[in-house]
Amino acid sequence: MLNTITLLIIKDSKYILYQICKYEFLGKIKKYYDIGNNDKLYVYNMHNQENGKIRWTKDKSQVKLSYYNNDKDIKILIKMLGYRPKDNPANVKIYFNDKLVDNFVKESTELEREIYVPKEVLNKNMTQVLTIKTNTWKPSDYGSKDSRDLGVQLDWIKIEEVN
Ligand SMILES: [Ca+2]
Repeated sequence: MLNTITLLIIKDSKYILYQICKYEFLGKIKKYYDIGNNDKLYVYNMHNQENGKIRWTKDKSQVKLSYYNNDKDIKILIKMLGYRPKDNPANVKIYFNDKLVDNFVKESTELEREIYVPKEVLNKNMTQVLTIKTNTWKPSDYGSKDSRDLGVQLDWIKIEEVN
C-alpha cells in the first residue's frame, strides 16, 4: 500500500497528499475540507486565502459540503484560529442548512469545535450548506493598516458519521 501511494505522489502530488490524509489520520472521518488551500469550489463570501492555509470569514460566510448519507447523524468538526481583540470576542453562530446547530464565543485562542447534526437536518441532494455568522472586528481600529472586517479564521472542516 505504501509503495502505491509513493508512486502516485510522483504523478500528482496534490491528489495523493489528500489520499494519505484519508488513510492515515481520518479514521471515521468521511469528508475533509482544507480551507485556505484549493478551496474555491466550496467557500462563499470569505476573504482571500492566506499562506495556503486559512481564510478569514466575513459577517456571514458559507461552505458548501458535498455529502449525503440517509442513515446516520453526523458530527462536524471545525478548526478555527485568528486573533480577536479582548474587548470584541467573536459571538459565533453555526447553521447547517439554515438550522442553528451551535452558538459559542471565540477569543484569540485556537479552537476545535465539534458540532452534532441530526440526520433530519441533512438535505436529500448532495449539497449541505454550512453557514458561519459572527460579529466582525477591524484591525485598523487597533493601529493596523488592514481595514478588512474580520470574523474568525477557518483552517479545516471534517464530517464524521455517528453510529
Ligand atoms: Ca487549511
